[in-house]
Amino acid sequence: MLSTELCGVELENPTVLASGILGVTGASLARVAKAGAGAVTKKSIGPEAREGHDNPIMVEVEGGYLNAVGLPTAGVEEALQELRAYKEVSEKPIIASFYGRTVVEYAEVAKKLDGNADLLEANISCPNVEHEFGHPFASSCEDASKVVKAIKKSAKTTPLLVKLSPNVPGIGDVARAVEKAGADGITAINTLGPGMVIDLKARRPVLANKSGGMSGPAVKPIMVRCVYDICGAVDIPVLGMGGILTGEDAAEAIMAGASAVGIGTGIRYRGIEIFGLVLKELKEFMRKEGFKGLEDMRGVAHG
Ligand code: RRO
Repeated sequence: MLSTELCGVELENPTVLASGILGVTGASLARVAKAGAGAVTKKSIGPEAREGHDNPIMVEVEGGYLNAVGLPTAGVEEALQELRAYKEVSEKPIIASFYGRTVVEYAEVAKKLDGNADLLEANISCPNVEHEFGHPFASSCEDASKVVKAIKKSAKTTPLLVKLSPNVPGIGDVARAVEKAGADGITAINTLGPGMVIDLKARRPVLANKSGGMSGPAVKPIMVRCVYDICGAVDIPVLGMGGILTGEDAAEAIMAGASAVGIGTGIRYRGIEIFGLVLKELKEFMRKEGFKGLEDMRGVAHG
């Protein structure tokens, strides 16, 4: 009832661990797979070791969290070892999220990861490193297209998802640009904003980075609208994520057109059991509403 396919990769169910949570080591990724996720995503991999931002890197707000983790990575060589470690203990697909500072770096990292994961996910939408990296590539159709073309030229084996930002006036246009540039699928959305929380006593922003991307239940309607717009604009599959906590949240993303659904911040609310819980709730919802399979439900909101 719940099996699905994402860019030619079979998933036993549509839930996917989103990048950034429990996704650094092969062992923690395997733990999430065992808890029920249909696939898992490794925290974004960069070309070489990088520490990320100082603490505090996360703060709870009404409706979710702000984070500015700052792209910490052990680098691509270490990451390859973790991907191998995961494959030794889990048969479920793994998505290797990755980034670079420049088009050339994206292409280089992609080349090293090609063939070492079931799917690649180009993270071109991190909102937390603008002062170091410049505007995210996902901010413009031209930049997004340029980087995707370069990645596809250097990584020809593994299907490529491209992770888009909600922080643009026309996400459907960016989706169309990356589809045309050769993307095999789209992940949507990265975090919203960025936002800021001020500590009233200290009279300063709480996060060391000052601002951070918003995730959690408050962003769900924005995710649903983004997935809806993207699916109206392109034919490639969409991995929808942003504020999914329940089976009914997952159903909303699927009705908007998602082929699979990511869960990240939801783990903070319901623990690692969230994967099993969402699947149980999704099945119950489908039974009640008379949907026999995900394909009956996918995109129905488009009429
Ligand atoms: O590491 C981060 O600060 C981070 C990343 Br790479 C991202 O893509 N999205 C986000 O909210 N935080």
